[in-house]
Parts: sequence; structure tokens; C-alpha cells
Amino acid sequence: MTSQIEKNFEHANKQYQELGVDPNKAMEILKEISISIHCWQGDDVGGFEKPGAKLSGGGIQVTGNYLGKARTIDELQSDLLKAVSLIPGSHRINLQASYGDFGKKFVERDEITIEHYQNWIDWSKRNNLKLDFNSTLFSHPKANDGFTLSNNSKKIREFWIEHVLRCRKISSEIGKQLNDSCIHNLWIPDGSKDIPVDRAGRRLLLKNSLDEIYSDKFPASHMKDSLEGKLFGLGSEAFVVGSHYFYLSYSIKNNIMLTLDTGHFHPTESVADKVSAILPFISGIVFHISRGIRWDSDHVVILNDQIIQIAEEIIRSKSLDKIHIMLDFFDASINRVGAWVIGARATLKSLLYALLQPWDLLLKYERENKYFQRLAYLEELKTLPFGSIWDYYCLKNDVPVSTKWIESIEDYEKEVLSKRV
Ligand code: RNT
Ligand code: ZN
Repeated sequence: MTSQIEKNFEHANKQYQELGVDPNKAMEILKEISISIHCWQGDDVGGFEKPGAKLSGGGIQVTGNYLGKARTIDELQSDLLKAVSLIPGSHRINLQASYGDFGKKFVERDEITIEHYQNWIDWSKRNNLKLDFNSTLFSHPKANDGFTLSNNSKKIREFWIEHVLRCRKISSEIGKQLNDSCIHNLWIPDGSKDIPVDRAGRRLLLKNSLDEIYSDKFPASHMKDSLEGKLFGLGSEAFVVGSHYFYLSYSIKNNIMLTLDTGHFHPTESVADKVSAILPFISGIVFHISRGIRWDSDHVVILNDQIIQIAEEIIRSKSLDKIHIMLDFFDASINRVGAWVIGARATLKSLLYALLQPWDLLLKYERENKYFQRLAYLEELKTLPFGSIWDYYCLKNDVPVSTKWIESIEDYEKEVLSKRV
């Protein structure tokens, strides 16, 4: 029997076909896109170095105290699997170094090895997931004065260099074991609250630290590097050592990818516009999809103009092999597992929306300088039955359709999360 969802799809399919768009093709492409789901939404960027660890320092903040935060690796893995079961497609999990399996003892960041992440690798294999990795240079006493790789103290710089060297090696081992290149992303909190006099000195220190870090080479089939800059952070309002321009220059010169976090720019700056400006010169772009409200607030991603414009530029670039989509938000004021699902589904929806555009037609009008027609079509596309294609995609990929997944999160909260006290 044909379900209502299938009937709706048939109807929508016709409308898109009339415009020269093939929704089946769009769904095929979408299925091949994996997004990297950030582990840190599950426990407010706490990690497992010490029991009850809290995010501290680094100018990022998690607000809220909703019940059910994951306290152990087992809990976090169970929460992640719950989220993944409600997101269509096959995806990746993005880890921080601070989320290792350290047993009962404390392991310093310059002592971590692959054995601390074996648990995650085995879990990923069992669940058909892939992994990405991040060095963790915040929430640590050696980051307390606001500087890590650009610290004035040689000893502190060396400590962090050793940490990142180990993280890159671990990433390479992860990629090798999972037979899929692991992306290692580096973000550092370095910066100052007030106006510094020696910006150049700090940037030179950072450059030298990075040169040492990236002198170690790994096969691209095992790991790839990316660098993430920022405009400002809480406590680094006047100066951020690793700014966008700094890393843009460094990445291009050293054949490293660049991470664009959508919360790390001026609120009116278009991150979507950067794709075509950077792509011809760089080995790859990593997106940290986030939603800033007034500042880098890391709100849960929703289907808004900003994310649609980014998805459009990603799809139009026809360079999906060079673009990696990761999520980066943290909200502790609502059900954390539900937050993952909202953000991941919104990101996938934006990509599907972009894939359903009549590119040939729009391009034709643009080339003929027919800007009225271009604008009119773009506007009419907004009210085409996009939701019917999305629902059908969810149905085909065995995840709950439309609002149905919300109940599933409510049940999980009742049965699992609310018991974590
Ligand atoms: C911070 C950066 C960074 C972090 C994670 C936890 O502003 O966005 O990516 O969010 O490493
Ligand atoms: Zn980020």
C-alpha cells in the first residue's frame, strides 16, 4: 500500500521534475554526505579526565543545567547512538582529546597515547561510524593565563606542542584502524582581554609552534589537518592570536585545511561567501556549523538563512570531496540528545534544500542578465513541497519521519536520562 508520505513524495517529485530537478538524484547525493557529530554536546564540553570535569577557560561557555548530562564514556556513547538512530544517513563522531578512556588514573595531556582512544575506535567499528579528532588546549591549568602555543614560557609551549604532536599521531592511528582518514582540527584559545602591545611577537611564537607541530608527516589516507581561527572569545576580546587571516595564510602556505566555524566571524559577515573565495587556493575547508546569536553563542543549529546559504555554496562548489561538514554547538538548557538531532537534521535539510534547486535554469537566467527571473525563481522555490522530499528521505533511511522522532527523545529522557542523578 502506498503511504501518505509516498503519495506526497510523488506529488512533490512531479513539481520538481517540471523545473528540471531530480529529487531521487538529490537524495542519492545527500546520502553520500557524512556530517561529523561533535561528542561535546553530550556533556557540556566536560570530558573524562577527572570525574565531574567542567569546561573551564578558553573563552567558550556552556549555559544551562538540564537533567541527564553524560558522565561516563558508556553514557556518552549510548546518547550518541540514540541521536544517530534519529538522523538519516551514515555519519562520523568528532572527539576531543579530553574524552579518552583514562581508567581511574589521571593522564596528563602530554602523555596521551592511542590506547586511551581504543575504546572509541572499537565502538566506532561495531557501530559502523568513523571518527574525527581535536586537540584539547583549554580547561587546563597550563592554559590559565590565556596562552598555549603562543605562551611566553618555552616550557608551556613545549607542553602544548607535545600534546598536539600526540593528537596528530593518534588521529593517524584512528584513521588507519578505521580505514578512513581522520580529520585533526586544532583550535587554541590564545588571546587577551585588553589591548596588547606585541601582537607580532605572539603570532611569531604561534607560527614557530605550528611549524614544529606540522613537521611531523602522516599519510593523507590516515589523517588530515585543519586549523580553526576565531574573531574573539570571552576574555580575548581585544586580541586573538590565531585569527582568521593568520590561519588562512598559514593553511594555504602549508597545505593544511581551514576550519570555518560559523560563529567565529562578525555577525553580519557571510561565511557562505568565503567558500568560493578560499576554495581555489586551499586543500580543503572544514565547517564547524554553529548558530551564533549576537555573538559566538554556540546555539543549536536550525534551518535558517545562514545555514541554507552555506549549504547552497557547498553544493554549488561541486567540491564535496574538499569540504567537510562538522557540527559545533553546545546547549545545556535543553535535552542534549535532542539538541544533537535538531542540529544534525537541520544541517541535512539545508543540504537537501540546496540540492533541490534548478541550477541549470537559474544559471541560464543569470548569464542572460535576467535578474528578475532569477530572483522570482529563488523566491518561489521556498514554498515548493520540500518537506515532502525530506520526509520521504527519512522514510527511505529508516529514521522517524517529521515530528515522530520527538517522542523517541521523550522516551529516552524518561527511561535513561532522568535516572542519571
Ligand atoms: C571554540 C571552537 C572549538 C570548540 C571545540 C570544543 O570557539 O569553536 O571548535 O568549540 O573545540
Ligand atoms: Zn568550532
